[in-house]
Amino acid sequence: MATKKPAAKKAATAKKAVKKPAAKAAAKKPTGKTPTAKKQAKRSSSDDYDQSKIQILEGLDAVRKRPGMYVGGTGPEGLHHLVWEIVDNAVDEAAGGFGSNIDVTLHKDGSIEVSDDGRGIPTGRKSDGRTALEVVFTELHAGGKFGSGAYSASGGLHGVGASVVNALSSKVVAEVDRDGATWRLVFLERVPGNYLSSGKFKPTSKLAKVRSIPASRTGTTVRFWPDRQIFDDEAQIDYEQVRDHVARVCFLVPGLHLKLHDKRTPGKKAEEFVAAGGLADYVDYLSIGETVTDVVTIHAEATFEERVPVDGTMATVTRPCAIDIASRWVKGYDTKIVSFVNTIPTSDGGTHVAGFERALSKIANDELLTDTKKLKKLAKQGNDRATPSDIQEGLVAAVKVTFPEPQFKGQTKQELGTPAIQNLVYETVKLGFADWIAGGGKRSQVNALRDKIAHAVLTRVAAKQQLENRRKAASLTSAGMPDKLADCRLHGPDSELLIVEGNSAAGPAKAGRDAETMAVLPLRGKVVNAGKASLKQVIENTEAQALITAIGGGSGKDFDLANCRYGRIIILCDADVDGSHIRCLLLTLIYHHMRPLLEAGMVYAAQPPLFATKQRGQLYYAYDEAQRATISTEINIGLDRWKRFKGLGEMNVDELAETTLNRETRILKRMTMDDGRQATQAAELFGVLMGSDVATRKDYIITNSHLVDRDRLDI
Ligand code: 28F
Repeated sequence: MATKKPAAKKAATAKKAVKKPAAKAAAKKPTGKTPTAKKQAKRSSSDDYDQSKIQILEGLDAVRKRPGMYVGGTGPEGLHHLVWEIVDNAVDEAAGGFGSNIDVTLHKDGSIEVSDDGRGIPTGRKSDGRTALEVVFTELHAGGKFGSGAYSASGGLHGVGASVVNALSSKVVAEVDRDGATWRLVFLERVPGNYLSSGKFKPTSKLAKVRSIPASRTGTTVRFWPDRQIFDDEAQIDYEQVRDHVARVCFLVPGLHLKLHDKRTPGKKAEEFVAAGGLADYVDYLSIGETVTDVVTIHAEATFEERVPVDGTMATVTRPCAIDIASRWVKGYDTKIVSFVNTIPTSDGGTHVAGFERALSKIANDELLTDTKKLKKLAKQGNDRATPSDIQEGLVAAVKVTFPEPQFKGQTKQELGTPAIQNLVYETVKLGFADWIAGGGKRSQVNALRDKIAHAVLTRVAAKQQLENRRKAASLTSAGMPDKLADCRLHGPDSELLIVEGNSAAGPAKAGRDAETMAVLPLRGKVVNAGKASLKQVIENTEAQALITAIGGGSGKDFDLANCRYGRIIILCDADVDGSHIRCLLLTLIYHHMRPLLEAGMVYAAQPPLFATKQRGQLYYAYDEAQRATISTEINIGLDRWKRFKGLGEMNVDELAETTLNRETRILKRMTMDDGRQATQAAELFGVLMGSDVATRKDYIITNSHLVDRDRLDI
């Protein structure tokens, strides 16, 4: 087990590290060696400081050479990672049943202090004179005898990340309350030791006894100063992020009291987090809007067998496993399933989530929906089974399994792979959910859920029928394509669909395109806000319908990239507020109903220029004010000699062709999943700001007026 979690973390962060080459930190310290360590080693050769320790410190240097591999970079995410490592060690101790109070303090001097009231990291000296405390902070992946089961039921590996924190800190002070005393070991530039009363640092493995305390008091306190030679100058710990992490952790460990202090802001009060109900509270916290059911919790303890290598040969081991589920339905359409293994979040789900989803499908269809009047008609056509997405409409759930030595898989190792877990969760949830339906839950809520799912089935079937009807109707005209689509002759990876806002730009776009490979779809009406609308509303929206039909890959779960008629989808909108609103709505639609397009990087936004000018027969375009100023100086003309484009419609065919259609000269921006997510939020905001609901808009503007930057207002 010793290697499992670190491997997972490394893989997860290695991806991010691409953004920020590790070379950066190495460049600051060209040799990658630790001069201080060597110097101090020599200075104290009389002490118990020897060659083996230099080797250990060189191990830590591996972390300094490639911070990205261990903490995801040298920016804020890396800095936060250090905090999570220490906080999670304290949480693991509490999750194991030792202690229930954790304090996190962000100090003014940039250091971070975490303390717990667990057992305290062991302080006894081994035969080589070192304590477990020293080993935990100096040996990579040191974490004890894993696989023995002693520490593995908790979040992960005790102390595994502590050495990474030491590697990337200029100083660490670790104090342990145990056996009637507070013991201290300091790591200065990674070297273990203690300060003498003279103030001089003395490298040593011997813990300093700081004070006597009652024998019953135990715990661990770690304060560390992130090495500013490693981390970017601007990188800072963000209170809100720490707060979110701490809040989530509290939900995972019921009964844990977590106190957060931000000493960097004078007068800021400490915040305390307690979640008595664990996962149930978490689901409640995640539920938005009116509810359909209460939070239902399911708990079970079971065992499963697994084949694992032990000293080179395969052996069967019996593993204990606890299963904890909390779930509820709300009136909305979104599904939110969060999942964990021990205290590790599995953002890509895995076998535990698969088991949960399968059980819901089974029981919803076999117990909840049987003999539902609403579905009688569909039953005749054999169309009455609820799909997972019907069942999961409005579902908010947390799925957590606790067992030793979990296997992770997938690109980022955020997916649980242990196969046996799927059936364990499946059986547990089947029993628990069936129980709730049979009488454990309030009758009215069981009925409300039955109605909700039946309604989802009906809506889906009706929507599909309508889609088919429309397809049939449309196919009577051209090749089943929307009539306003000016299609291209060749389809395939090099073809493009240009979605053009408004009629005025559509003409020049059609005229200026390369009709072999570029299709133009003008948008006339309002695009539905797919972030808020039901599937039925989306399908009934003419503009959305036209787009989905033109692209040809289908929508939602049925979407198939292989059937897409174009290799690129390009959104062409004006560079004004209306243009960005429409772009947001289009992106939101794609994000919610044709997501693989975004995942495959096939969606682009054209960047039309704002200004144009001519000088000696040569055309110049500027995409913002700054560029206009630069070009003006270069070609020595006045700002007044520029033409300003209010919209795409104002461009003539040549201008549009050169700036947005010509593959050599145009500027496209590839849209990412993040853009899709942000567009969904922005679309909602636009809905408030530009929609018809005056009261909501007024409310929004009043509550958010402090956010307005007066200098940027266009008045
Ligand atoms: C502020 C951060 O790191 N708390 C921790 C413990 C307790 C034990 C432990 C940690 C022992 C041999 C590694 C105590 N008694 N807070 C923390 N509390 N680590 S980290 O053990 C680590 C292993 O090598 C602990 C008995 N067993 C374990």
